[in-house]
Amino acid sequence: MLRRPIVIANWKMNKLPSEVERYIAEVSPKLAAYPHVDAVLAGQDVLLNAMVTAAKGTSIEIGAENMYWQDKGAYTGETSPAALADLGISRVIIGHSERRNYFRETDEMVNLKTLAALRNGVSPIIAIDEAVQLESLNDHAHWIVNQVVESLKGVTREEMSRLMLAYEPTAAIGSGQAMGPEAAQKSLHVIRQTVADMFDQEVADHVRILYGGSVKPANAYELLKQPDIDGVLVGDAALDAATFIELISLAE
Ligand code: G2H
Repeated sequence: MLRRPIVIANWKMNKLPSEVERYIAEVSPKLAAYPHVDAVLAGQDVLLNAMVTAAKGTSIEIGAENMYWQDKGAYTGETSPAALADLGISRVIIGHSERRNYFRETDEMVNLKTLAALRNGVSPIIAIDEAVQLESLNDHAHWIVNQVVESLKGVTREEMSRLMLAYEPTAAIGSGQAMGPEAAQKSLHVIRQTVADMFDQEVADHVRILYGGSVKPANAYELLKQPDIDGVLVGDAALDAATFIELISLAE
């Protein structure tokens, strides 16, 4: 298989440290039934230590939801990519739409964070958002292309094998209504084509690209069937451990 399916739970700012162990204990024994799918849990910083501890010895990977682009220094309140790596965090979401919209993260900041994560051995999941009306994609390809190009500036061909891209149309985030599978496929294809144009077809064929935005068991299968959709980034639905497992079963 060229690209392993992956399901990433983005807990956002929802869980408490005291809830981590139970969730992971519920999920981890069931993962053995789905050996072809990667399972990642991304949590807010204050949960990460508990998440790494609870996931030790399981196949679950733990990711952060954000980080700063400097390795260390006087940046009160920020999270160092070196500290994430030291803690055993293997992945980090960068440039999520909520970061871009509520915290004014720009493409340039996303690029700096991407390079910093790679430099520290943490694999970025670069979120590409798009303020389109669902199902109307006619004139929006340039917006996606631009975000992909800006995010990947200075990334080497070798580093491309260590990152993922996640497409999340803003209107679908937290709305309960995912983008239709064909429309999502079109956008992901634009992203893959952009990677091919920036690097080459081999890099594009290997990079994993995810869809995010109101993914749930009722729509995941159709989304995951699309040729360019390699996985899903899931918020609300993945807050429930049983639903997270159900999504993994649909990706298998
Ligand atoms: C989109 C997604 C996870 P939700 O942000 O990144 O959240 O599934 O709640 O729309």
